[in-house]
Amino acid sequence: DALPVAEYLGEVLRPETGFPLPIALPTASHPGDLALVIEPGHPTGGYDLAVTSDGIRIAANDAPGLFAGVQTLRQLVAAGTTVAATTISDAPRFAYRGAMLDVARHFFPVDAVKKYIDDLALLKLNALHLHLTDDQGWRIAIDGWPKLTEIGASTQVNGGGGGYYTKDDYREIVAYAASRYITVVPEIDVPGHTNAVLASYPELTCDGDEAPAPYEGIEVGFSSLCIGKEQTYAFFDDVIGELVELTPGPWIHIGGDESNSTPEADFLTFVNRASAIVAAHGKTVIGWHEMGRSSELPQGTIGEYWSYTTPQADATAPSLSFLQQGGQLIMAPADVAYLDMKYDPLSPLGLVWANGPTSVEESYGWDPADILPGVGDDQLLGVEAPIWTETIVTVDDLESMAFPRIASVAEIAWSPREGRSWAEFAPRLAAFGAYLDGVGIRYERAAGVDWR
Ligand code: TNX
Repeated sequence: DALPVAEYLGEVLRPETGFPLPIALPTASHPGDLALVIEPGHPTGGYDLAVTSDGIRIAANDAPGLFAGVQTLRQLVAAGTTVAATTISDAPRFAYRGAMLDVARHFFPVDAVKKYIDDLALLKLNALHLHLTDDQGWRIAIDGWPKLTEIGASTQVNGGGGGYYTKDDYREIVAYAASRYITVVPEIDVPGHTNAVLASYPELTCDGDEAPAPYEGIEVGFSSLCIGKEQTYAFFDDVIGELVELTPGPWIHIGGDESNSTPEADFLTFVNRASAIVAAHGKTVIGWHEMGRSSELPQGTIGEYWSYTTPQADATAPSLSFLQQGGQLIMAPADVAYLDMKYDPLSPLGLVWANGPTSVEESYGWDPADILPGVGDDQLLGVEAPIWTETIVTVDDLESMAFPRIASVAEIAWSPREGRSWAEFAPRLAAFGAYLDGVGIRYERAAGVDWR
């Protein structure tokens, strides 16, 4: 189990250090070894790392823990090719440390997603939530419903094409993520955000045969699957069935956000049936917090909170409802964790709807256990940093909006809250910027940090 971690470490550290770093399965240890050891007795999800004059030893209970230790070693090596003597015992605060990438508003090809996966690995993030469908495009091949990609994948925000993942493409993404111990969480957003579906299959509208025009704008909340038609559920069951075959991870996200043109009773009917379909396929449902308006979710359904650090009026009750139904929450507060918010009013990319721009300091200055009443660490599965791509087109766009703020969210997800302070974080971020320069990750030299 340690061998693939060693191979990864070799791949990243050879170019960074110039050392040959040959890999061996040793029968004995030698002075100067960089040893990667899987053995019991280490922190859950984490690792112990020791740097002595005899060598370096990283030990963990399992490969994901070892991989996290390897990321720490990369950061220790960042300053050059020597590492100061140290011992570190480290473990994550939250099991789920996610990033969401919206590939629906703008399509991102497989290589772009792989680059982002590598970026996430560096920060010890372990979940990639892919927002695969929206009004502006459908991005995953479904054999039983081919027009989803023939028609529904041909659009994106502001035009210029679109695109989709074949099943082999998607398997490649999932496998690449797995090689970095990252779980892919696919999202099929229903019942709203479905114009691309309805344009492909007008029989899924309530009116019948007339296909709505394809949509390449930004405003949403106008589309809905037809709740009263049995065909809607046959469609959804087929999609989830095919998606589950591509999904080794435990979760399927079914959206449920901003269904502003679905009447409330219909919304509840739909959410109950759709979440039961996912459960019948053996997966745990995740939904945006609006889905908690239902009190008939499968036991253990996970809610994803996207309101603000001070909850808006309609956000608290549905979020708490997931806990009452045996589930937990993932916190993605839009005013601090959304990587598509502008840094400041002059940022060329990004949006401002979530309480205005989000500075780097604001991205660090919050805690997921301070947002909802009675919701502490035990009620939280974890934390996520979403990036919506209405204004984001290239990998450079993606990285320069994500970095450095994604490092703030990753640290909030991993490190204990005690002792976190902006005064201590900002200089580390400046050093991290120099490291990002070295490894070819774009970032915004945003205000508030004394970048080198
Ligand atoms: C709201 S936050 C959305 C997305 C948009 C985003 C833009 C959420 C669950 N839904 O549809 O892309 O705002 O920031």
